[in-house]
Amino acid sequence: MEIFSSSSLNDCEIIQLPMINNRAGNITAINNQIEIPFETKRIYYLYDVPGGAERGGHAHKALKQLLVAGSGSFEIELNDGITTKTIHLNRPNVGLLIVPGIWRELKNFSSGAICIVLASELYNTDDYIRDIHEFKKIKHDS
Ligand code: T46
Repeated sequence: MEIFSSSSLNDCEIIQLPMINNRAGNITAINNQIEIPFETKRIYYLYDVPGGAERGGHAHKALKQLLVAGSGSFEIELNDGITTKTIHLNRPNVGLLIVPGIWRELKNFSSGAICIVLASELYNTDDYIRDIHEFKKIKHDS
């Protein structure tokens, strides 16, 4: 839990991903340990999100993730226990790296938005902190 306790919004970053362009469109490739600072063990994506719906509402103990708007747009509100910041993603060649110990809420999904997520670990319910009071207590007591 050491990284969880000490992480801050400064450890999260916008990553500009490469875009290979030709007349037939664009390709963006994401390589482990090159564009992103972890090995991807899982990929999932959020889609068909109804208007007004919000997702997230938790922090992770060990998971690192890169979020990309594969299509459309959405906002991610990040909170490190002290500071809150909102990031707007709307390009497939821009990713948001979220480190452990950051509370995230996803909202304002546009119609047809797809949130692609590259994750450093397999799905593990024990890695989630879903209680904001527990989250703040761990962050503040560290
Ligand atoms: C995160 C945000 C951006 C699985 O079975 N496997 C998976 O890999 C995932 C991600 C979810 N699930 C199941 C667990 C739940 O029954 O899918 C259901 C919805 O999951 P959850 O409520 O966690 O979904 P979100 O959109 O609130 O959060 C997800 C990720 O869980 C989370 O890590 O950062 O997307």
